[in-house]
Amino acid sequence: MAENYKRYTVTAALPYANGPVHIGHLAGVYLPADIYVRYLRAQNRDVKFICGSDEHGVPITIRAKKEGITPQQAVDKYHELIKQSFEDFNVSFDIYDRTSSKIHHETASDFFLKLYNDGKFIEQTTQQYYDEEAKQFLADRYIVGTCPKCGNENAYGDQCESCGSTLNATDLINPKSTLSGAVPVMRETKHWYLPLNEYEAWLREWIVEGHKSDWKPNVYGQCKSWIDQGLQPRAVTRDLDWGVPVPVKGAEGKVLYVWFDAPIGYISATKALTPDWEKYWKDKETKLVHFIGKDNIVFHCIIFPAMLKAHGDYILPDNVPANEFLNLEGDKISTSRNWAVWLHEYLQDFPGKGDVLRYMLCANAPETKDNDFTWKDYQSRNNNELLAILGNFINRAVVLTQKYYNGAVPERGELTDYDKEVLGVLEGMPLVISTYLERYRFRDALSELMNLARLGNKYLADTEPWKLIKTDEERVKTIMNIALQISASLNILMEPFLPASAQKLSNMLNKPVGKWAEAGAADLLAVGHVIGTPELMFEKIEDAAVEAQVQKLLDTKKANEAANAVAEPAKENITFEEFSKMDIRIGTILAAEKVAKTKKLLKLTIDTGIDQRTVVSGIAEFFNPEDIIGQQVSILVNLAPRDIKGITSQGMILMAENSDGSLAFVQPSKQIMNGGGVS
Ligand code: B3M
Ligand code: ZN
Repeated sequence: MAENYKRYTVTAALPYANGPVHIGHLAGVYLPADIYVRYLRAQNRDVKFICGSDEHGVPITIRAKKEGITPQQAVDKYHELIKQSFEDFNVSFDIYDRTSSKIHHETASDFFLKLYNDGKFIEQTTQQYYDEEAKQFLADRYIVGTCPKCGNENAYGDQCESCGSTLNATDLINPKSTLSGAVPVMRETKHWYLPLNEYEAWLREWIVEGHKSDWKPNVYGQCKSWIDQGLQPRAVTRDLDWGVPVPVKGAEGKVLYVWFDAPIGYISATKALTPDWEKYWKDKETKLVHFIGKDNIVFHCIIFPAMLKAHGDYILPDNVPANEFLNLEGDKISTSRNWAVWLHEYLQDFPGKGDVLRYMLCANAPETKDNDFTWKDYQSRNNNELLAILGNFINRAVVLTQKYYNGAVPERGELTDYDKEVLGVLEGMPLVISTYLERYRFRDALSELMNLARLGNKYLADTEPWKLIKTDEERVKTIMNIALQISASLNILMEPFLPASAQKLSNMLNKPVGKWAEAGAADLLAVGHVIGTPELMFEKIEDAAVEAQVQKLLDTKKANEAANAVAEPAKENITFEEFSKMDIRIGTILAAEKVAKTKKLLKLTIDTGIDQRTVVSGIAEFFNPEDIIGQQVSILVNLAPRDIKGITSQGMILMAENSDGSLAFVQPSKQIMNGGGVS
C-alpha cells in the first residue's frame, strides 16, 4: 500500500516509573504500537519506535514516599523493571529512554525557554492550595476531591480518572491533601500558563475539520467535546522539588509540569537515538503517530500539539489511535488495589508464552470499547485458536513434508479449482491484513491472519493427504507444496503479532522471515528447498495453570477486603455491675468431636477448673477437632444451660471474628490455671 510519507515516528506513552507494567498498559498501548511498527519494518519503511520512562511528577514522589526511598531510587528501580519486561515481551522499541536523563532535561528546558522568550506564556500569580502540615503546595495527585463534572470523590488535582476531564486543583469540591489528609489553605504563588484558549480556533480546524474521518471515533469525540466546552489557560509549572527546574529567574523551587516535560521526552529520546533526529520531528514527510491510553488523549491531542504549534518547528501527529480500557475478571484494573496481571510476573509464571499473551490481548483488544480479560478466555484462546488452528496447521505441513519427502519441498502438478481458489485467497491476504493495520484495526488484522491458518487447516482436512498418499502420490505433492506456501506466508504475516513464534516457524521452514511484499506468493519456498525440523509452536495450557492465576486474584480480593474492613460501631453503654455479672474463666479443651448431622457444631469437653463440662460451639468450619485439644480458651461459665441438638451446652466459648467471617479463640497470652477469672 503506497503512502505519501517518507518515514515514521511512532511513540508509545512513556509509562510512569512508579510501578511495573500490567496487561492493561499492554493491550491499550504497547502491543498495538509494536504490531504497527513491526509491520512498517516488514514493509521496508523507515521507522523509529520511541519510548521511555516518565520519571517526573507527583506519581513518582508519592511512590517514593510510600516505599521510604528517594524519588531517584524509585525511578531507578522501576525503570529497570519496566525496561526489562518490555524486552522480554519482545516490544521492539528502537530506544527505551528516561526523562531523568541529561539530554531530556536540556531538551525540555530549551523548549520551555523558547516559548518563554517568544512570549507564548502568560505569567500569573494566583492562590493555590497549600498544605500547612506538609509545608508544600498541593499540585496534581497531591490533592484529591470531588470531580465537579461527574461526582467521583477521588478526582486528582489535574485530572479525573473516572470521567477523563482535565481539572485544575481549584475546581475540586471538598479538596483534601493526600500528604497529610488536611484541608488545604490558599496561598499565593506565581506560575506560567500556556493560553490554550488562543489555540482553540486552530485546534478546531486541525482536529474537528481535519481529522473527523481518520481519527478513531472515541478519540475524535473526546477532543471535540473539549474544544466545544472552550479551552482555558493551563499552568505548565509546579511548586515541587522533583522535575525539570524552570529555567528562568524568579522560578526557584519550581519545576516544569510533568505533562509539559513528558511528551518532550519523545523528542529527547529520538535525539538520544540518532543524530538524524530532526528528520523524524521536523520534516513534513514524516508521519508522527502517538499510541496512548484513553486517559492521555487530552495531553496528546490538545496540550502537546498546542506546545508544538507554539514552538513552531515541529510536525504534528497524523494520528493518535488511543484505545479504551481493559478490565480484569470483571473489575477495573488498579495498581493500588493490586488488581492486575503484572507483565514481569506473567513472564515468570508462563515462561516462553509471551506470544500467547500478545495473541490474547490483541484478539481481545479494547479498540472501540472497554473489554474484559479473563483467564478462562486466555486458556481457550490458546487451546482452541493458537494451538488448534495455527499450531495444528503448521505442524501438519511441516511433519508431513519431513515424513514424505525428507523435508524437501515437493513440486506442484496440475492445479484443481480448489487449489486455485486457495492460492487466490492466499495472494489477496497481505493486502487485506495491511489495510486493517494501516487503519489501526489490529483485532481485525489478527482475525484475518487466523482465517488464513483456518483456510490451510481446512484445505488439508478436505484433501486428506495422509490418506491420499497410499493411492495418489503425485497429487499429494501438489497439496503439500500449497500447504508449505501458505505456511511461509503465514510466517511473514504473523511476525508483527507473534514475533517469537514467527522465529520458531522460520527455523522450521529453514528460511528467514521475509518482507511483507513477498507474502501471498505461490512460490515463496522453492521446489527442493529443505526445511528444518518440526517443533511445537504452542502447547496446551492446562486448567491448573489458569486456576492458580484465578486463585491469586481471589487472594488479592480477600487481602483488599481485609485491608478495607471497618469495625462495627460500639454497642450501647452498660454499667460495671452489668458487666461483672458475667463469670468468664480460662479453661482447657479436653475433648472435641463433630456433632452428627450438623456442619457447624463441635461438642467440646472443657476443664473449667470448677468442673468438667460440655459446651456446644458453632466453630466446626474453622477448626479440626483433633487440632484444638489441649488449647486454652475463655468460657462464660454462668450462661444458663441450653439444649442444642439434644446435647446440654453449659456455657459459651468466647470467639473473635475476622472480616472474612473466620473465627479465632480468645486465649490468654501465657498459660493460666484452669478456672482463672477473666475480667
Ligand atoms: N506517564 C501517563 C500514564 O502513564 C504518562 C504518559 C506520558 S506520555 C508523554 O498514564
Ligand atoms: Zn469526573
